[in-house]
Order: sequence, then C-alpha cells, then structure tokens
Amino acid sequence: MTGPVRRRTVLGLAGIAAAGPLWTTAAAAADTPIVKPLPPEDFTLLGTNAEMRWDSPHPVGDIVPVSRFFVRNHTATPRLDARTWRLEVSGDGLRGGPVTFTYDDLLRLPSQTITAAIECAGNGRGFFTSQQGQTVAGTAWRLGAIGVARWRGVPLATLLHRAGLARDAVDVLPEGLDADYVTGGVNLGRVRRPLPIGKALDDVLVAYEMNGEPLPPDHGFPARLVVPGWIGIASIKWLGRIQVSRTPLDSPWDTQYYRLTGPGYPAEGQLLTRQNTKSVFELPWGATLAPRREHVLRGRSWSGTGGIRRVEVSTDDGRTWRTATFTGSGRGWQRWTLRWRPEPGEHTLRARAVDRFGVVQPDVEPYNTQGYLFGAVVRHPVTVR
Ligand SMILES: Nc1nc2c(c(=O)[nH]1)N[C@H]1C(S)=C(S)[C@@H](COP(=O)(O)O)O[C@H]1N2
Ligand SMILES: [Mo]
Repeated sequence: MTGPVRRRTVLGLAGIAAAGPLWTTAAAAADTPIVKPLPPEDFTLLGTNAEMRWDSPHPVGDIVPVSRFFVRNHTATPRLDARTWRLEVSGDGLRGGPVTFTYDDLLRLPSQTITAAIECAGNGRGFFTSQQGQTVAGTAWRLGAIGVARWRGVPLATLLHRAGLARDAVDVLPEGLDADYVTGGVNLGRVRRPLPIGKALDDVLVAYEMNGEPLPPDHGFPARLVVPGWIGIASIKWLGRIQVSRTPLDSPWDTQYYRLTGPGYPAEGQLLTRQNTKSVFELPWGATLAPRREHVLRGRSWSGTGGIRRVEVSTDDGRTWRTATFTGSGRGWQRWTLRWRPEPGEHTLRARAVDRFGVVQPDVEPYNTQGYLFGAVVRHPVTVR
C-alpha cells in the first residue's frame, strides 16, 4: 500500500465514467477566459474574474452550485484532457525521483469528501475604497468572491507519502497548468504558491469532484487543491506539478502578492495564510423594502479561523444590536436570519460576526496597499417606502 505510484497509463476510462461525464472528450479546445455561462443576474464580471451576486434571484443554500460559484482566473481557463493529464511530484523533498499520477490513479486512491469554502484574499476589497475612502490595488470585489462546495478527492498527504516524502521536507510548491501570468510586461511564470508541509499534510485535498460532479473546467479540471481556511490562491487549480523541498520555497504569489504591506507593516510585509471573518446580507445594495411589515433579513457569516459563534445585527447603523438566528448546517459558513419591522426612511444595516475564538469583526479594517482581507463590518443601505 505504500509503494509510490509509477508512470501508469490510463488503459480504460472506467474510473472516469464512474465519476460522471467528462467535460472534455475531444482534443483540447482553445483557452476561454471563463467557460461556464455567467448570467448578469448571478455574476458581476471583473476583468478575467466573475463575482457571485448576493442579490441574485436564485438564492443559494449551504452549498453553492457551480452555476453560481465565483471564478478567479489570473489568465484564462485551460481546456485539459484527463486522458493525457499528469500530476508530477518531484524535488529534493522526496526520497527518490519524480513520481507521476494519472487521473485514473487519483480516482483509484482512497478518497475523502469535505465541505469547504474557497475565498479570495481580495474578497471585500472594494469596501476599502467605498467605505473607508482608501485607494488600494487589485480587483474591486464586493463580498461575492467566496463559495462553499462539497469537494471530493485524495488527501495531499496520501499523494506525498506515496511519492516518497522525505522526513525533512519543509515546503511544497503546487503549480497550475494555466498560461504563464504576465503583468506589467513581466512574466511571473505559472501560477504557484508554496505551502508549508504542516498544512500540506493536515487537511489539504487534491480534489477531482465538486458537488458530486467532475470538477468543471473553470474550477480546476481535472484536479485542484482545496486548502481549507486559507486564502484562495493556496487552492491551485489545474494542478500539474508539485515540487517538494527540504529548503523553503518562494514564488511571486508569496513574495510580491498576498502579503500585507503598507504603513502598519514591516518592510517585507506580512505573509497571508488564513482568511479572516466576514458577514453579508443577501439583499440588493440599496434594497427597497415595504414599511410596517415584518421582513426576514437573511445573511451569512464565515471565518478562516474555523467557525462562527454568534452574529449580531443592527438595523439602526450600529446604535442597537440583536442576535441573529442561525439556520442551515453551519458547514463552510453560517447562515442566519433576523426579523425586522421597519419604519419608512433610509436605514443602514450592519452585521458583525464573532468567530469561535470570540474575536468580533472590527468597524474599520486597517489599511494595506493591496487591499487584502477586508474584514470590517459593512454598512448596507436600504430604503423603506
Ligand atoms: N492555476 C491557478 N490556480 C488558481 C488561480 C489561478 O488563476 N490559476 N487563482 C487562485 C485564486 S486567486 C483564487 S481566489 C481561487 C479561486 O478559485 P475558483 O475560481 O474555483 O473560485 O483559485 C486560485 N487558484
Ligand atoms: Mo484569490
């Protein structure tokens, strides 16, 4: 059971068929920015990315269907063929030479299914500007750069052990098969970000299914990492290679990006790992509600620290607070409701979550130049008339 999986070829597609229909059957097609349909009532397009709209007419439960899940692409979705796809594990952090896994190998290994959020570190970035009047670099997401799905795959620990992980390996560097990321005339190479071995061996999945179907092209087909609790960039899509090293590794995605930089931080910045805590109302921005009638306000809160203890909601811009009622399974994120019978006028709603350690969302998020991890309470305007 412990022997590494060597260069096997996929002779039959039985394993693939068992997992559901293949997304790509013919020769690889040309790259498309995003493959799946992006109806405007469900998504806001932001460059090469698509944000989930919280005010969509199609509400989501605990699990976000693929048709609603946000997409964050540095370049474009590659169309990969599972029959020729290979995952290579290599580097001086292995006891022996490189080991290659096929799609079929993955499907045959013992699998695990988890419910986990993937959230961009830039989720909420737009509020640095719209709420705090600060200029930051990067995609101006509102709060829809998050989704929760059921992911099935092979624990990364299983693959690393089968590949012959050395006892003194410290870092792994997973790399995507999408095109090199070129920005400002500089080619930064394939999208990749080192992961410390402790996290890699803990709860990281090499996922090949999302919500019971093979991963869709936009979300990493044939396989991606799912790194629970950590910023989205850790969950590398279209996985092609994992370098394993006995010395610390770097990439522009941990030296140049995904660090907190600016006046309050050390010159080299502060490395980002976990997501913070956020809350959202599932209401249009500036929604109009009928007066003197009971409304059920819906929202949800989530945290990279692992859970939500309590959510408090204010319907009077922070003067008074009531505790929201939890609904749903609480897996991935915590849905909640609050009853409200409003008087006519302009109102500002606020929701603040308390995470499992008792830490409450702040009123102001300290500034960082790239606008990561906006976790302040968002002031949501509504009109009652
Ligand atoms: N290969 C590759 N992996 C990637 C990215 C990418 O552009 N290329 N984007 C990352 C970022 S920044 C985020 S937030 C998540 C988004 O995952 P999703 O598009 O499935 O929602 O994927 C991560 N993995
Ligand atoms: Mo991201």
